[in-house]
Amino acid sequence: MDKKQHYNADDLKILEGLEAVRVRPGMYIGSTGVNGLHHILWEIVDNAVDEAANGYADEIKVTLHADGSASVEDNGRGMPTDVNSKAGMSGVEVIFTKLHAGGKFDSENYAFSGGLHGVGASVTNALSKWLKVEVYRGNVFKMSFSSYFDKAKKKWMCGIPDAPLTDTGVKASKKGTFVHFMPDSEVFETVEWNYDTVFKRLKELAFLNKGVKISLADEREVYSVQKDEDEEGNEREIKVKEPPREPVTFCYEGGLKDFVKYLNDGQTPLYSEPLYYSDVKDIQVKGAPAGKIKIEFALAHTKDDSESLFSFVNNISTVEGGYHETGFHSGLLKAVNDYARANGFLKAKDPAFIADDIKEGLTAVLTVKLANVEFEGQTKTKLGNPEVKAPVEQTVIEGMQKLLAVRGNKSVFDEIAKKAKFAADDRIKHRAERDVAKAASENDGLNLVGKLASCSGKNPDMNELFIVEGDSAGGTAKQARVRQYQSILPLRGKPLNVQKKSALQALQNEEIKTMISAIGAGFNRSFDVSKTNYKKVIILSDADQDGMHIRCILLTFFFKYMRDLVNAGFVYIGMPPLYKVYKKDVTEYAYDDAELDEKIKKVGKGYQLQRYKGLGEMSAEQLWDTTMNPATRNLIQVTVEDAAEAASVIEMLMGDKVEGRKDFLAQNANFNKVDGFIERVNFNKERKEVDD
Ligand code: 2B7
Repeated sequence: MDKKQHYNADDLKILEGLEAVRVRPGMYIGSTGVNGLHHILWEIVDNAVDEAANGYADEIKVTLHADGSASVEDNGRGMPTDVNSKAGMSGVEVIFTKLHAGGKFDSENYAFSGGLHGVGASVTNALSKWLKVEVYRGNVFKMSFSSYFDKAKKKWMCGIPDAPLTDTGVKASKKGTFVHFMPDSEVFETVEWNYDTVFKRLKELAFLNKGVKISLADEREVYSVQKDEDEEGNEREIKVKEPPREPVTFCYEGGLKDFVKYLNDGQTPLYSEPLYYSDVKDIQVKGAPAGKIKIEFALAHTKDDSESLFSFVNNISTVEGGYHETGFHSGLLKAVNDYARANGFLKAKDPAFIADDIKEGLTAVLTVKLANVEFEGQTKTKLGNPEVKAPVEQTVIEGMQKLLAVRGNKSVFDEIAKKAKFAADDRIKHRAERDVAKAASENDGLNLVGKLASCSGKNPDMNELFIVEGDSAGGTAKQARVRQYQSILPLRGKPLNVQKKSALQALQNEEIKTMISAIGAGFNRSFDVSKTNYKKVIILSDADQDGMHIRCILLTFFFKYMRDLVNAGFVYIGMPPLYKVYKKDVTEYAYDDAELDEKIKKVGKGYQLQRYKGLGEMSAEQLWDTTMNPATRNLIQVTVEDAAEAASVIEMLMGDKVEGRKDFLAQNANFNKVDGFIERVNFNKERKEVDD
């Protein structure tokens, strides 16, 4: 906005003062919106936190006053009250009137905070209507500042001392610093503190600075907005006064450990206590003198599989990551790999874990503190100093080694290694799975795959896939079908029961591969029902025990690996008849015993009865009439509950839950009864005529 490209010496001098902050507040606090408003509070809070982080204070009180002002108090050493010889004014005055005055006082004691924080308390002063400071350092010292528009000079006077720092002569009953200020409504679009924002940030700071007691009091009136109707029935919003907010205090003796526990609240931890380590290392940031970096981390795993790493640089959240995160990940990866290799979790033939493997279920908080940091990224929340990576990585490796040596931690490391191995196996398995499923799906499934007799039509809405028990019935079905719409996949013997098999094992099976390939919509996680070649997948098996079993196995397969096909209502059970009742030119089929009596009456005296023992006994014509012809057949649409129940029956009979199996077999003394159960599951559902 300022069109001036070059400043002369006079300009420079002017812009050196706090006026520069007023002219371009955005440059110093980001914006004049609600974030900028809170920024001027953080500047003050940060100074108090630094005093605590350096070990001189352990209590910070933040108050949002009824008049809209805010104050911060710490119980540290108190800002320097003596005259700074270079500036010719008190330390307090320097702090509040000079830009970038931070950290120049005591670089020994402010090893990690000197100049860490952007611009300091002077910016808060510049953008406040008034600011008052009290220093408790033996006596009580006071100073105040004001901002106003000087009509004679026609310019903003900002953060101007009302008087020099005064020693009130009153003995201080406590030690520390108290800063109280009123944000200037001429600067900010809003001057209303957001309670939740302040609450969250103070809580976060309490986690990041263990043992520091941080309290928040909100003395403002609290209103809620409620909807109401006026006399004419128009909706209006009314402000309702709420009870005042109770003060809150945050203090976490466990620091980052408590932070991790808090983040994992509600999840199941893999081990009881988070791991924690901290160290200080040398660092040489480019273009800056040699310095120190303080690195701290805590981590814990949950049985979940998502990762969350919260990282901070100088107590500022680095949402976009950066070199400290890179170092953390590579250090942790190396540490876990070394442990897993040395302790048999990774065999000689196993490839090393990759970063993703050790991230599953990981919750971690990483904080680094150092001077001369550079923030990058869209929101300036990414650490851009590459020199940070190595010391963080090194610290994590060393830290994990030291933590392993702590009694009781070996089991924690075992859990971590086990979890990583599981993730790695899963990853490898799924990659293989994706590859096979992809290969299977890429073959367009309508061409002849294995023993599949494919239909010629290309419209999934019309197409039907019959999965038929036995080669002979399959052969008959191939003769009976309408070639354009009906595909036949004969199954030889019992298909693989996938209940106890991994997805990869399932994929070794020819029949399963053929099914995946025929359906053409992928498998397991990569299954995409919108790609299916068939909107009717019909299981056709005999009405006997073996047939029930096959049906159950197939339903389990669809339930486990193509659930959306079931959800979409594309899986059906074909119903072959049990009996044929006929006489000369009348033929009736009965699908169960009750129907048999009915059909016998219908055909009348002199009827003949044929009982089908299996699909294979039928002629192509009979199979077409009874089971495949959309006009006359009976189909049951499988619901996901049916499929789930089939899967759970199988689970109970053949899965790992031995207990359930014992009970189940005790109640169902013979296997007929067991299959009777399976039969009920699949057939005694209300028969739905769903066909065209
Ligand atoms: C980086 C600058 C701003 N400072 C000191 C000493 C103590 C101290 C402060 C502070 C905010 C609200 C209550 C150092 C540090 C200036 O130099 S700032 N305490 N608290 C604060 O601002 N709280 C200090 C060495 C010896 N004695 C005092």
